[in-house]
Formats: sequence, C-alpha cells, structure tokens
Amino acid sequence: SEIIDCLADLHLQRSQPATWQAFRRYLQTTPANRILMLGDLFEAWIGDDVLDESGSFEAEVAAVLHAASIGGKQLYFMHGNRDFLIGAAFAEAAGLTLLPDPTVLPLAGDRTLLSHGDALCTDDTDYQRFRALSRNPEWQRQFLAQPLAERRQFATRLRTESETRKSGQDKSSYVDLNTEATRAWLRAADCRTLIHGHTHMPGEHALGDGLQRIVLSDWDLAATPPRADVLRHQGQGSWQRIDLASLAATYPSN
Ligand code: OKV
Ligand code: MN
Repeated sequence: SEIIDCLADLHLQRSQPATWQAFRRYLQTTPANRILMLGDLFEAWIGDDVLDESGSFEAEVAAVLHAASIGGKQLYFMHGNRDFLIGAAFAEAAGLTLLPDPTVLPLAGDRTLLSHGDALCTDDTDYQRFRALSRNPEWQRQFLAQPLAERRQFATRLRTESETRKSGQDKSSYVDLNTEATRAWLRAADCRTLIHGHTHMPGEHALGDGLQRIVLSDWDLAATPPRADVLRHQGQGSWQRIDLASLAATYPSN
C-alpha cells in the first residue's frame, strides 16, 4: 500500500554537506511513494534565478530531486519562512508540486492537516507583520526585480536579525504555535491531527477534544546528537516517527 513521508526544516546550504548528503541518501533509500516537504528545505531563497548561476548549489539540489521524481517518487513542497520565494521555475526543475499552506491529506483513517507552522505562531506579532508583507505579491515582484547582489544583502540582514531574536531572553512565550489558532485550523479543515515543522521542537501535543499536533525536528547531521526526523504513514496505520540520524548511527559503515 502507499507510503507517505513528511519532513521539514532541512535548511540545506552548501556549508552543511552532511545534511545534504543524508538527504540524498534518504531519497535513494526511502520506501515512500510520496514525499511531502513541509518548508525550509533551504536555509535561504532569494529567487529562482539562483538556479541559472554556474555552480549553483540550489540547481544541484533541484537536479537530485528531479532524478527522484523521474525514478517514481511523487514530490511535494510547501513554503517555509526561509524559502517562501521558491517559485514555478524551481518546482519544474525539481519535478515537484507546490502545496498551499495549509493542505489537507485525506487519509482514510485520519484526515491530517499539513503546515510549515509559522502562520500559527500568532503571538509573535513582529514576525506576522513581516510574514504578511513578504507574502504580498507586489512586495515579491519588487523584491525579485532587484539585482541578486542586493537580494543577497537582504538575506544576510534577515539572518542576522533572526540570530539576534533567537538569542533574546523572553522568546519561549511567542516562538511556539498558538493553541487556539491551531484548534481553529483543525476544526475548519475537519482534521484531528496537524503535522508541522518550523519550531525545531519535535514532539506530540494533545490540544483537547481529541485534537493533536505532531512536530518534526529540523535536520542537522553535524550536531551532537545528529537529528533528521521523518514522519511516515503506511497502510491503515498512524504516523510513525523515524529518526534517520539514529538509523545511520546503527550502521556506521553506511
Ligand atoms: C526569513 C530569510 C530569515 C531568505 C527582519 C525586520 C529587518 C523582521 C525581520 C523576519 C523574518 C528574520 C527576521 C527569515 C527569510 C531568513 C534568512 C534568509 C529569504 C527585519 C522585521 F531585518 F528587515 F529589519 N525578520 N525572519 N532568508 O523568518 O528568520 O533568504 S526569518
Ligand atoms: Mn521555518
């Protein structure tokens, strides 16, 4: 029967070759028929025209995804807060289908809602203001009209701003998903389960009335211990968390 994998927050970048290698190996070995990538596949994305540069890391990732697609994997991608500018050119180069956020996965046993997760961090009003602006088509058109060098500077500034916020004191209160907003999304979509990433706080949370959210880890194969979660749905069963990093540790010669 059909096997579905969900993963998120790989934050792929050339300077993290272990994570990129683990993802390539995963694509070659997973038994999944469908692979659902729930955002922040890339650490940064400043426009699909990065694919046209010679020696482009992003083009290399697209080519590997495209090969998996030709090999029979159905690939899906939802935007994250880092790679919200991924567009139709990347989707075509990678052989994947873009999904809206949120998307309902109408599984027989358990209708599951999929999201990156950032839209539900409603207590972080500064971030939500940035999100609304950066998802505006006119803002995106103006941003993409700038030269690549200027867009790179902007990405660097956002990364610095993000590091500053992460090192700030009272972050715990607003970096997580708002429970009432999450319950409202689940009810509106007639789902019991939400799967998301974004927070890098893997876990499972009961939200009351039989509702729940399952949180994916980010991927960092250079960390100690390394992390690389996949949530797998197989047959009539429920979602099963697989830590690819610990599987790899069991077979060091792989
Ligand atoms: C999003 C990208 C980080 C891309 C920045 C004012 C500033 C808010 C911010 C909100 C978004 C960072 C801080 C993020 C996208 C990155 C790194 C690379 C598109 C400002 C208000 F700087 F303009 F003043 N933000 N976040 N990147 O979600 O972490 O390539 S972020
Ligand atoms: Mn994110």
